[in-house]
Amino acid sequence: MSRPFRKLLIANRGEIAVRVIRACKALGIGSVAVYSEQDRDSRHVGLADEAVEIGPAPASESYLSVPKILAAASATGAEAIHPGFGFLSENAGFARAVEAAGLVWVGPPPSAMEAMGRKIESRERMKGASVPVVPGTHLIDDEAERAAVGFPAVVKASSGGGGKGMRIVRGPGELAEALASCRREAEAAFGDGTVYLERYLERPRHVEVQVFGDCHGTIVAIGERDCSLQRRHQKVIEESPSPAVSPALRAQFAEAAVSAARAVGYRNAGTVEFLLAPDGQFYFLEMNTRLQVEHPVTEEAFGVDLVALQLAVAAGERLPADLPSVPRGHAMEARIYAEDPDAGFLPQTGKVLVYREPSGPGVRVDSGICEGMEVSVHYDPMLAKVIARGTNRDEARRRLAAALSEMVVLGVQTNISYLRRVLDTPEFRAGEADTGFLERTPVTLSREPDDGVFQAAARLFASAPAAGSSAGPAAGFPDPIAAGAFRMAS
Ligand code: MV4
Repeated sequence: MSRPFRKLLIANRGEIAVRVIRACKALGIGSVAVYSEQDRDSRHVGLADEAVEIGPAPASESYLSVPKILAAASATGAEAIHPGFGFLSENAGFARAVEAAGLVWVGPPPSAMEAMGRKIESRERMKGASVPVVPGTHLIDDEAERAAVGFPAVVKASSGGGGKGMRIVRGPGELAEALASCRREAEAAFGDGTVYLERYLERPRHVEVQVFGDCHGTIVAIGERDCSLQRRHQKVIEESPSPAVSPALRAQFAEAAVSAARAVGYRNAGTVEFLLAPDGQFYFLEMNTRLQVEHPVTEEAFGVDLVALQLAVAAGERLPADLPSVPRGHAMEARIYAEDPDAGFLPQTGKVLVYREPSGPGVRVDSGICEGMEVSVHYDPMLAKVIARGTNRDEARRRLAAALSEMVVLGVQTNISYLRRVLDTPEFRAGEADTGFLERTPVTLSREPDDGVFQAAARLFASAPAAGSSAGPAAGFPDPIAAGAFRMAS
């Protein structure tokens, strides 16, 4: 692949900024990071060739500020902008502003972003393209339409997505209240109170298809990811391929996803989300018009570099003709969050005092943190992702568990030991966990009894005045790492 452009600005932070900067380095593209005042010591800032401070922590003043990001691109001579995910990545107005400034937008056409952003419109477009959608209606005042949906049902916000504002309705008596509260919440959150009704599918799996389009009319699917392990619409463990998808079903998913992308004139990387019902039927849910957090499991299972592909097709290149549609093995990802599983998964803050990344055959770490970095309330609590691949699912799972047992984050409470417990449950081992599994199953009594003590010891160790030496613990304080304090009890 030739160098698609000379210089790229990454309008993001954390591990995805690090991921895109790495792709730039491998391709010989100059990288420009942007950062908030609070992120001065962040990993993405140190890694990029150039970095521009764009304002204080409230995202509206920095990572969400279109004028500041465009000014940073202009000041550094960047030719293209990669939005990462979150922040401005699904903002069609930003994409248009980037293009209007004469820069390359590393993402889909703004019109495709808009068409998929309005869920009622995207459902209709999908029906027109023969993509299966969940039975439903936006004509909620029509009694016959409502009756055809039946119960249980779910009320969703047209401008929502990712489960925001969703209300499950078990019977006709609950409908009026669910409609009213969903409308209120949608109006407050998105400035659009439009809602629609769908049949509610019990215990589905979340299967999403990676699609890619270039500007020469080619659209392909690169397998699926299974993201059924979620808590409160936050993904916890993802994998590719899905243990619930056979080669024949994979081909059906691919055909539906490519039709979906084609129906909106899609280009670049995108993800088509489906629900897979226990009876094997699948239904379109929504399309995410960006690179996803969990993209590494596709990269590892299929042997592709999705970010390099994004940059190439954004520069007008053709997709390679030999992209795989069949996995070469299995990959699994665990998300490391700064949260306390024993305190209702409450987000945690603090300074990262000690940080050790795992490694080994088939192990990959995409991380945005480094020692000394402050984890604050201002940003998403996801710190890093650990990805393992293997020739089969159980090898990937065992490698991931081993990698997590080797990982050390001290100073900020994380969910690492919780993740190890989840990987070891009989349901997950069997590949049978559906989207309700984590909420039904109390894997929350997870933390080692002494973990809090170790956390405190690490803080003490770091803050203790060094007696007679410029570094290391004060006399009487054991080094918690050397003492093996971070190891799991079991
Ligand atoms: C559903 C559903 C059941 N039936 N729609 C949640 C996230 C958003 N993308 C859609 N979601 C759901 N929509 C119908 N008609 C169940 C969910 C759902 C879910 C989906 C994927 C992964 C985890 C989930 C957890 C709870 C509910």
